[in-house]
Order: sequence, then structure tokens, then C-alpha cells
Amino acid sequence: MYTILVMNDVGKIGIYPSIMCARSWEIKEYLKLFEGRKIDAVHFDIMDGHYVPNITIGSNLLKDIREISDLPLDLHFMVERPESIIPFFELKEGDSCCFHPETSNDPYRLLQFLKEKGVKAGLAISQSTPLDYVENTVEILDYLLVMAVNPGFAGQKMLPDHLNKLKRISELLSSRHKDIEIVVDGNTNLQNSCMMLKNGATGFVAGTSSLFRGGPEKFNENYDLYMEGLKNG
Ligand code: S6P
Ligand code: MG
Repeated sequence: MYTILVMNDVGKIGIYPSIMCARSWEIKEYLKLFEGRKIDAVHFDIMDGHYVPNITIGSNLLKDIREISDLPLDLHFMVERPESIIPFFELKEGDSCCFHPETSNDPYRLLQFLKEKGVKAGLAISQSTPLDYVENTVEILDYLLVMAVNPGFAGQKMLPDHLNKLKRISELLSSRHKDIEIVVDGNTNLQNSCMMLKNGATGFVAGTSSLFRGGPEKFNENYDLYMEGLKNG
């Protein structure tokens, strides 16, 4: 079974604050705070109101963020036919980009396209996503984003079957000798994150359950408490 050792194999715990959890007028302040800490990339949620029942941020905000920050972005596409939407987003080397395989008419081809663009290419796995998608693309995967909640909204509770699915995913990757990041997205409060680490997670999207609690003025304190808690398990 995967334990915290997996985290050590990967080298560190990846931290990806989710910018949709900031109020729009706080985004600039949060980006400065992220730059002051060792965050890995800014998680950027794109929703189309079809694959998920919500609509969020898009390519204009991405351009604005690029103008004021050099931080890498982790783009999470929750849209139907991502291959027709991703080209509208300016991707940069160092970014990562993932989509839900059941929304694409050819997930393998789209992963190849992303890799050709020089970004890390990943699949986003919801609770009901068959793991066949991982099996069939494992050779070219750079990371997985595993949803602990149904995609679409911040502020939800971890699904009861999530830890099981996470464990199955980490065992599958391990059986294929595939040592890639497994980032969990949704309700990653400290208590849940510690359980997720024990079931194979190597990184976290941090939202309203952790780093965004209490607004920007609480960010540094939240970050220290969260990182300390994760280290102590
Ligand atoms: C949800 C989205 C996420 C959320 C994040 C919020 O569909 O993909 O990235 O922004 O999960 O975090 P929390 O702690 O409010 O669940
Ligand atoms: Mg997300």
C-alpha cells in the first residue's frame, strides 16, 4: 500500500492554490502572497456550464494574470470537447493542463497535443471516471488530478468513496512503475489531506477548506499551519 513514503519519493508535497476561491478584487493580492511562498502553480478552473453545472473563469483572466505574475498555471478544464477550447488559452512552458477524459473525443490525441505545446499533460479523474482511461494513456501521462468532490463548485465535502478510488489509482500507477504526481482536488482540509497522503496523494489543490479561509490576510498563517500539519501527518 502507498504511504507517506510515496510523497518522499516524489520529493515534496505539491501545493496548488485554486484561484476561483479568491474574490475577483483579491486576485492580485493573492498572487503576490503565492509568490512569497513555495507554491507549485496556480490552479485555474475553467467550467463551461455543460460538463459541470457552473461557469467560471476564462482566457481573459488568464491573460491578465500572465501580465502581473510569472507563476506557472495548472489549468483544469471542466468542459465538453476540451480540444476545441484549449487552443484559446495561451499555454506556457512550465504550465500543466488537464481535462476530464470522458469529455474528449480522443483523450490520447489531446494529451499528445498538450505535450507538443511543452506543458505537463494530465487527466482529471472524477469519482465515476473509469480507470481504463488511465490504463490506456499511462505511457504519456505527466500527472493525474483526482477529484475528491463532484467537479463544479468549491466548498463541498469529500465524497465517501474518494479514498478508495485514490488508493486504486496509486496502485494502478505503481503496478505500471509510473512515478507521476497525483494531485487531489476538493475539500483538502488538513485532516482529509493527511488521509489522502496515506492513500497515494502527492499534491493538493488548496481551496476554501485550507489556504483561502479568512481571506488574504490569513493566507500566510493558513499556509504555515497546513504545511506543518502535512509534515507531521
Ligand atoms: C471544483 C474545482 C476545484 C475547486 C477547489 C475548491 O470543481 O475543480 O478546483 O476550486 O476544489 O476547494 P475547496 O476546498 O473549496 O473544496
Ligand atoms: Mg479544479
